[in-house]
Amino acid sequence: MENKMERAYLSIGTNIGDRRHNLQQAVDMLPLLPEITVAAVSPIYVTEPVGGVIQRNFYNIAAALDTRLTPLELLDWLHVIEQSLHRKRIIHWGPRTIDLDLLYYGRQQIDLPTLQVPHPQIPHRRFVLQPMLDVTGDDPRMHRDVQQLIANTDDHHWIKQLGRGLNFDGPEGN
Ligand code: PH2
Ligand code: MG
Ligand code: MG
Repeated sequence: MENKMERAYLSIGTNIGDRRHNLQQAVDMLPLLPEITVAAVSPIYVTEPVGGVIQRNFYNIAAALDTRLTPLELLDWLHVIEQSLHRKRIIHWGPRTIDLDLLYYGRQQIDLPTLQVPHPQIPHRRFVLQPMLDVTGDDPRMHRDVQQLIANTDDHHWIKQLGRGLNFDGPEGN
């Protein structure tokens, strides 16, 4: 029996090297597994680093996927993508080439040592919530939930939209 198709949401971030290129590579790799379809990708947001470490600004996006992978299979695939983009995990909450976080998997709640879904930091990260608004247009219930979370978030780090999408050809943000 095949697994049921589920809608999953990701947050993707980078603040090392060519950030636009890193995001593009990650988005291009996601559907290399036939069990994954990319339903939507948000515009790029330039975002103030959260977490106290002094570092370069991040580029952040959200992506909506339709997948027949289980949550743990999907997580494994995200790790393969991170590894292949040479992510180096040196400082906790420090600079990273690429970080792919699973935010939601359908409406499932998962509480494993290796995976918590919904991601517990969602309500406290504007760089996660704002791009989620852009990829939930076909999911009204989730869209409303995200609007509520934005209205109530305690995160006041700045975030600004860089362009209309990954292919936006404008100047780099710093
Ligand atoms: N990721 C972190 C820590 N801080 N700050 C921003 N702006 N964007 C991120 O993606 C980010 C962060 C840990 O994963
Ligand atoms: Mg992260
Ligand atoms: Mg991560």
